[in-house]
Amino acid sequence: MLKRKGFVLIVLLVAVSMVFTTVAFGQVKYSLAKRLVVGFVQMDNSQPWRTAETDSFKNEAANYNIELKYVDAQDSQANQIKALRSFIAQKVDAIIFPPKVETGWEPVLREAKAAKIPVILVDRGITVSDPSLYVTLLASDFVFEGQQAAKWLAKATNGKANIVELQGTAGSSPAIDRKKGFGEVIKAYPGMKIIKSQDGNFEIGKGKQLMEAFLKAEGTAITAVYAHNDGMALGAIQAIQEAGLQPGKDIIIVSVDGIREAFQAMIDGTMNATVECTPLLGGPAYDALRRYLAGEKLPRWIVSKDQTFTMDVAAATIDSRKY
Ligand code: GYE
Repeated sequence: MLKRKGFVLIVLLVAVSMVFTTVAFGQVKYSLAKRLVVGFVQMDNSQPWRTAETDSFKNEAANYNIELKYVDAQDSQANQIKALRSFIAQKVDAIIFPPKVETGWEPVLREAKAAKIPVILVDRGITVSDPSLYVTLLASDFVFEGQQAAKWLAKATNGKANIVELQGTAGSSPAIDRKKGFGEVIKAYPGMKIIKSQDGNFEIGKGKQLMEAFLKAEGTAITAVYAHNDGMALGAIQAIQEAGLQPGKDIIIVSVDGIREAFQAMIDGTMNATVECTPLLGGPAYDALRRYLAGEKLPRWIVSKDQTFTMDVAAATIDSRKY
């Protein structure tokens, strides 16, 4: 009898705790009745991934009854901070932005907090000593992306590659973490070496310039390119072609983002693989904001789900790509 009572008690406790867990982590229903003014400052718009993200924020705003105040920071953190201060001065209801680099945000985020304006980060992370300075981050797992790129390359080259790495913006979370994830995996392959690695600021033109310099210095010793984004990979492809070599064959190309232009390059046979990283964060970020304002406790990081695409599936998948 006692045993039975204990069992019933445990079942009850489990049931009660399940109810509370669902309440705590379940999605709160919200009303769209109140129009919200949201400030969004894009870091720059110099390549397709960024414009896809910008469009996503502009196009989804109406679906969430949001009036969007939009600023383009022209690739400058100082301009981003200036825009954030102007949003605070305008007393917007919320701020959403992709932070160009990981550090330097605390003072302005403290000002937003003092003004009781919630801040949601998208697409890149930051380091802060006070976690209450932002509500949540919606972004991909960049360490995972770097690992996926390295795993694919290890398989494609039987663990033998002289790699040149085109890094994203110095100090940005995707550049730091994509380098880290990739490095962790290739450590296990003595035949895989990064022979050159430099900052290409995620730009197509810089990717091309860097690749030209790498080819000059290393020539045909280079067997693979790991670019932290498709934009730089597309620039590198041009440089390789201009040097009279065949990208995709003489030099294997793997990168991150999964933009339509990368799928076209894979169909053309000039790029080998890309690890997806979605820029379509407008809807999910507005949804997170609405849920937060309705009282839901959000996780610190809402992780996007990404998958790797290779040239053999590119033709069949390109039409379904949304960016
Ligand atoms: O990969 C790149 C962009 O922060 C995830 O930044 C983003 C990265 C993306 O400029 O193309």
